[in-house]
Amino acid sequence: MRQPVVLITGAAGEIGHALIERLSEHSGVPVVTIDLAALDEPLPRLVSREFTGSILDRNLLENIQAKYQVDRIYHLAALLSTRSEFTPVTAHEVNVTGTLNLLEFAMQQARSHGHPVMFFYPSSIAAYGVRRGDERAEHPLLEGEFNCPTTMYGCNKLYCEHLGAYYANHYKQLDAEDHSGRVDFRSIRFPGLISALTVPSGGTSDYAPEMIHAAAQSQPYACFVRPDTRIPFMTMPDAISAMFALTEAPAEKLTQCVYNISAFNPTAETIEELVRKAYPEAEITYEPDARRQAIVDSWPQAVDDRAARGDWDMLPSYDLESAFAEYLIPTIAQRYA
Ligand code: AKB
Repeated sequence: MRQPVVLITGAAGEIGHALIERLSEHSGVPVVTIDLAALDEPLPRLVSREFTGSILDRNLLENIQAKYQVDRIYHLAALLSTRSEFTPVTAHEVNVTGTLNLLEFAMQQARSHGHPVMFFYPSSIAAYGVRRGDERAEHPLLEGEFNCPTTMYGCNKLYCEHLGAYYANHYKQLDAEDHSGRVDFRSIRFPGLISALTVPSGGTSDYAPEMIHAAAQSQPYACFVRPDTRIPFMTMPDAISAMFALTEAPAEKLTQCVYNISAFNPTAETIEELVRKAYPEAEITYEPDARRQAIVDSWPQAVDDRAARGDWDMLPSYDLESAFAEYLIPTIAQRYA
């Protein structure tokens, strides 16, 4: 008998870190992880098996297939937006071929154990492509608007949303009576995420968490976007809660498989002001990087998340002020104490 488990790819990244901690608090289900990097402490103690390797390694996936009954997959492995621009072919391999491998893996798992596999896929506001100054894009964007990403990462995310929907629908149609081979694909387009416990790397929304973590460590920070840059953000705990809310929602309540979510849409300057309130000595300057600025300028300033709020009651617990006052500043202070 294979052991029933939850599989997390890209587990050593920021979302993986927070997800493993939350799963260990709230679910008794054993967790198996894959990442190129080893998990940071204390995560190895919270998972039942850690595989160090690549999602492009089919032998590794077959090995997991043989040993475990995977009922749920959180497929988090990806190269983020800035990094993907430097190595676009590798990004395509990891972000697209890797996702295809995992969708095939999910389908084989579902067929072998006879019930659908829940497949959670973190998409991104990078799936959009807008032009700053285009009045048509001034309102909060619905999922179906401005789907013309300008980055390799954004193209990968948008395509994999479609790939996931294909796996969910194609096999549903083939097995109209028998749902055993189904992949229950559900996805969230995440805004920039801010964690008090980890610092991101390779993303373009990184300026917000970097600014806060630098100030907490009394380090100077040169922000790589202009002060008036505005994109949606959310705290990591709210992002993890949203992942649980979506994956726990009854299928009949879901009207789409990809959902926007958001909490607050500050400019970089507003983030700076809140950082200075907590750390008056903070040394923050602006040195916009043209390529990274162009990436964030192609992302929406706000997204319309009414579908998520209506279908599965998505409701972030932090707004901008409480995110700083109740989560970021106190937790970061403890982290660097
Ligand atoms: C990135 O900056 O690449 C990510 C994202 C917004 O998807 N944080």
